[in-house]
Amino acid sequence: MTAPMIHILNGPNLNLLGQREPEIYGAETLADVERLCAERAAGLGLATALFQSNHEGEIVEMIHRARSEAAGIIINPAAYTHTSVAILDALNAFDGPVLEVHISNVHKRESFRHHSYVSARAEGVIAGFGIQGYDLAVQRMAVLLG
Ligand code: DHK
Repeated sequence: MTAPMIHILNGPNLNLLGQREPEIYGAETLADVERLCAERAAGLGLATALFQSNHEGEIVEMIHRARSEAAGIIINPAAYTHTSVAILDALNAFDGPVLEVHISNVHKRESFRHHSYVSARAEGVIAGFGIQGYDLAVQRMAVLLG
């Protein structure tokens, strides 16, 4: 039996994780996130594939691809969290569970980061746990898919 697939989608500037504002986002890289999620998923009988784009339309297309390839989506839409109805609409066209992750505690930051379009669709939201938030989201996804 093949392991259920989780797509882990990441928005703009997260390719610079580890280099960009490390006092906010930490020293670990997106490759570290990919490894962390893959290891956790393997232990839970799941598989993960991580993607990142700096372009809103590409993220919409990643979500469309997940419709046929993934059982669940973990998404950190980064700045598009706060602006993108298109990403919300795409997620609404996905049938499985969606979990929203933010590395930083967005509620402790500027007020424009306090609203998320994606939260209207997500089963749950994790913020402020650093990259551990992705690990926790994989664990939660195992429960939701179980
Ligand atoms: C990442 C970003 O790039 C910001 O635009 C969001 C999010 C917060 C994060 O904490 O992972 O506001």
